[in-house]
Amino acid sequence: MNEQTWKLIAEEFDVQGQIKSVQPLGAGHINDSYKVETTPAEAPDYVLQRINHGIFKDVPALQNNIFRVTGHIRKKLTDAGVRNVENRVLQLIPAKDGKLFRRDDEGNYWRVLYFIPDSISYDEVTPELSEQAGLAFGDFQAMLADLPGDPPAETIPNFHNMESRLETFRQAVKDNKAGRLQKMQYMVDEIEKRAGEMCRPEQLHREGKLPKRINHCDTKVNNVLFDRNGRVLCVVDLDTVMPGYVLSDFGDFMRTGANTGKEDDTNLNNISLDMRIFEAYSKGYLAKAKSFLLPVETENLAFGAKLLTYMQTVRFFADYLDGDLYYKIHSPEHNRIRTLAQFKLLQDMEGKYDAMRRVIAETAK
Ligand code: GN1
Ligand code: MG
Repeated sequence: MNEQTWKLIAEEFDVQGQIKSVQPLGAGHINDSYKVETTPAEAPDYVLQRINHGIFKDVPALQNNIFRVTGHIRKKLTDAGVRNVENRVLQLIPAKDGKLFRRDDEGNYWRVLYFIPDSISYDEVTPELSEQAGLAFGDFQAMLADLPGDPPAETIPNFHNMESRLETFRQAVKDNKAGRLQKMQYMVDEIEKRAGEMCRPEQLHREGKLPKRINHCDTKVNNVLFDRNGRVLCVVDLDTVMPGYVLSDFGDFMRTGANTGKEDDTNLNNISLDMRIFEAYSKGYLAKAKSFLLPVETENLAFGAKLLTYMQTVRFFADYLDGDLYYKIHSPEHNRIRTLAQFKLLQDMEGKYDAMRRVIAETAK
């Protein structure tokens, strides 16, 4: 595919102005994104995305989730008198036939979003930015607490369900499709050692003790857009908004934002949990979420950081064993590198678990 093809697709949507250029954008592991620039200068720019429908199997349900969630948040912001609402919540641009997506001749699904100008995202954040992000994700959950109608669809069934992730993982070990198991046996043992503990939330949920709420389910640090003054503009990447445990959204931010190294760092010495980030995010998050959290949810936030790091280790590892079928890779051993890096972070969190729990208990007072 080339720019001309992308342009033709973008033109099927209700965009303002003339499309000047369409160029690849961002570094997601799942969808493909392009920036659509238009003339005249006053006309907005857009983001064109090819939705990975191998992963998101029900694209109409996915788009409908995003439409409902963004509409609900937009109404809340507008009612509260917030200015420039178009920069504060994502906006889907319908196709010219009114639908929320288009299909091309090859069966690909495409959508268009309004491009939020002058925004910045970070892979590494300061404590100040983390506190802002905590406020943003806390607010996100709080605003969606009264979404009318049915809960949003599970765009990926059992997405953050640890029991189901382990089942998939065990199958990958059994199949050993890519013949990579032998040198990784020790890692299988590390995963299994922790499996019981990590399935606790599912257990608590079955016992009726831990509720599901509406979660973002991809609270990576780079899914928050900031303005130039370090204030949060908008939470992005809403493909995985679905019912889940709050500890899981909390944990995924810590996994990414509080890691002193990279998600795929080859130097494991770079990787550790930055307690200043942990504290700052907790402060922001709890300031917004305190109003609705049950004690059992607050008590399990620190556990959530471990859980999501463990879950990501398991997911990268399973994909490595499968021969790299899920995540886009940038080198042949990328998923092994990611597995080791996530596991290192998990071990560091285990060492700091008591400290993390103390921070939460203090901050929640
Ligand atoms: C994927 O594509 P991206 O970066 O938004 C994944 C997340 C993982 C993340 C790991 C739908 O997110 O769950 O945590 O990679 N999204 C999906 O970096 O699987
Ligand atoms: Mg995502």
